[in-house]
Amino acid sequence: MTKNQILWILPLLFALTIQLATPQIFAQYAGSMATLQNVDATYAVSIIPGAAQRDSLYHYYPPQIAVPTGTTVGWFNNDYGQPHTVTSGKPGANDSGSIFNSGLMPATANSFFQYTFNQDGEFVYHCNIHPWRVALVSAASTLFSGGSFDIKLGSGSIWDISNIPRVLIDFSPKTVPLDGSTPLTFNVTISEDGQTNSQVVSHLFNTYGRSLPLELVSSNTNETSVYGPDFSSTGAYHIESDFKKGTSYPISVEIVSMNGQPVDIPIKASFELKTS
Ligand SMILES: [Cu+2]
Repeated sequence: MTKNQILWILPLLFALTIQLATPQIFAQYAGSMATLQNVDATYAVSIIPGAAQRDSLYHYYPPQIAVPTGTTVGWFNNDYGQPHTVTSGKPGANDSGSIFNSGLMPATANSFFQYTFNQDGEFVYHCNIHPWRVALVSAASTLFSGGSFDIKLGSGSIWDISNIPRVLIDFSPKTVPLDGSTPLTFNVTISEDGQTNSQVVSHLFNTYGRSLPLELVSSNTNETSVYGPDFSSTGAYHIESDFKKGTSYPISVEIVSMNGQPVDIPIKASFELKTS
């Protein structure tokens, strides 16, 4: 193989191989991660190892998510040896499977199903084989449009932590061409209102010519952790922290570099996320 051929084939291999990262909490339930081709999903839900067993803590993990309308969710069957389904509606309902239905997801590696939530609403789904197992995707199209960003919230205007302890936020720059290839680096800073040492986290995230999907996860953790992306070029990142009810979190976002170069004109925005 000539040097030119190698140079040509390397980016191709990279583009064809979409790998899942292994976030800490997620990995606890997800088991081994799949390698897939041609995935454009943002958010990964795992059918966890042992999901077929009645006493398994979870079947789908996370069991409840809140995403901006337009998000593509991908489900993996990581319960090797057991087939499962992802079927919209309540078990036994007349409209069961009418919105989405994976059919039988085989018990093999790379067993994957994806669906794009283009309507607002609460989408209950279940497994046809283990119909006592129900989970939820909540989709909302709440938009903060300020500064140089459109910011879409999966929770509606207030994040009700006791209802769903996680919310996906989409940060979409208005003045940057989202071409699916230009490397973009976002800096996101989250503070907590009324605290002396108010900064929760400040972190850099990379995408390739795409908006930034970033999920906030509330848990009883002492340390804030950042993980992701769920998929190498299109996936969501996650910030897990002790996010509290009845609080306000000022969030600011800025694109700090494009194509590896500093940005001349500031591309930024900020808003307050209220919780209940
Ligand atoms: Cu199942």
